[in-house]
Amino acid sequence: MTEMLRLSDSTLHHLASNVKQPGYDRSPARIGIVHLGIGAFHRAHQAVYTDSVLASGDNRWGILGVSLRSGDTKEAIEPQDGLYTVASRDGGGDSFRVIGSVAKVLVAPENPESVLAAMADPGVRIVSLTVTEKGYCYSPATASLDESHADIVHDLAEPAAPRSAIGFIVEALARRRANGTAPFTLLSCDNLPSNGETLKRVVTRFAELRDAGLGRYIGESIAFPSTMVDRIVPATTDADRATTARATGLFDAWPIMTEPFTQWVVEDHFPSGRPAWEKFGATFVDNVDAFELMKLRLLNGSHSTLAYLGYLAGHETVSDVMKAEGFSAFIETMMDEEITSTLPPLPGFDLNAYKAQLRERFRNPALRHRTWQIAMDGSQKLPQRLLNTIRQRLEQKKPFDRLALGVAGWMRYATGVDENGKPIDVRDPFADQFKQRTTGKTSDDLMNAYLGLDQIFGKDLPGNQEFRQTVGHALEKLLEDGAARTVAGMTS
Ligand code: CS2
Repeated sequence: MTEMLRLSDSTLHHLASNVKQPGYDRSPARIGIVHLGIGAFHRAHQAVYTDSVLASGDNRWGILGVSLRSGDTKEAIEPQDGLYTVASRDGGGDSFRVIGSVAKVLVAPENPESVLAAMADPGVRIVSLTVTEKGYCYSPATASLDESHADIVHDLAEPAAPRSAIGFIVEALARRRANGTAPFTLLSCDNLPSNGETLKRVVTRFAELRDAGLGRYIGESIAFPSTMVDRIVPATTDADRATTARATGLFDAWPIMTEPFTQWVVEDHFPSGRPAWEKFGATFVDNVDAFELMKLRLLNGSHSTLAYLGYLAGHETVSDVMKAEGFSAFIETMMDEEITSTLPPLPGFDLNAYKAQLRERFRNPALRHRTWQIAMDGSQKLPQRLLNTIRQRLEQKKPFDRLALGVAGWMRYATGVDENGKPIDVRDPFADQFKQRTTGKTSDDLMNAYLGLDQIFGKDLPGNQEFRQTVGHALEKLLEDGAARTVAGMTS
């Protein structure tokens, strides 16, 4: 690979002719968006819509991406002038596009001041986020700020050198206010219900803890539109790098692999202005909640269920799981009979087509989306993906056996030992707690240990007999029969 030219502004003319490229002069682009958490998802989603806006001639919306932890993204794309390739793949083949909207990347721990200075710049009108669930430093069950979180404690003590996204946002807003600069709009693009409101809750609380006046100002003057974002983006592998280089003619240190499907539903509340993303496929609405619940419960709830049960059954990727006996029917029944009744109505929306399309997306054989990747951070994902759905089924006095098996799958997975006695690399902010609580236990002991985690299960579910029994029964089955047989047995 070393003899290959590397992607950059000056090598673009070497790109294979069927690769779509920026096609616009990138130099006049001004930074209008600071994005916190510039990982693969942002680069496959919002940055692509923004690339189209820049190409249409509106040069106010260049993106400055911030990595809050590692320098990997900067190392990969800085030598490429911020350019990178997006490969969209399905059974029909791959198509490649080079994206030019990321003008610059900063690594927060290397220089927090440079990030704050960028966020305080009057040209910046939007600060968007994909920091994953745990980046909100909240308690998963209540989605309110975890005031004992190590990064929050740190950022309150040292507001001018923050570590968390929340700390950066509040300090930047405080500086803009002090300088008489209009505030930016905050755009959460993470998979949380009412993500704008959630961000507002944690940011406002953090600001209040710094200074009551600042808390009031943020609560009253800042716009936090909610969004529903959707595109499946598996982690990039070396094989993907090689495929991309072969197909495009240029080496890219970090191409992004994704699916053809993309969806973005956004609340139209941007008092400081916004790009015309609607011209390139985004949908603007007054209230995004119904879309968000639909996506979180149907897509992400199914995804997590497939990930835990599929991993336990020995499958590496989601498309492998969908091929295994019983899984596809299991997910279809879970969607139709256990999730659909909990969704708010979306008049005019074809929910059946949406669900069928989701299952097709899960079957995409070219994506190779690892069950292990989706299984990460279960403590942060479970409430909005499965537990809230179950709460509603409990209220409706309706069965929820499949959702319960999803939760039990997570419990079994989080013990850290698979069905063959091999260790599982459980990545989760609560991983240490799982380890202490779950070694060598019976299903009853395990249930008690997990339900003691009220940060995940809240105060209501642990005391609910129906919940205990249904999940307990599912866990028992999993421990006795294994995931493959349990799933197959539920559909035969
Ligand atoms: C996945 C999501 O890793 C996960 O938890 O469920 O990242 C999923 O692929 C996206 O939300 C799709 O939009």
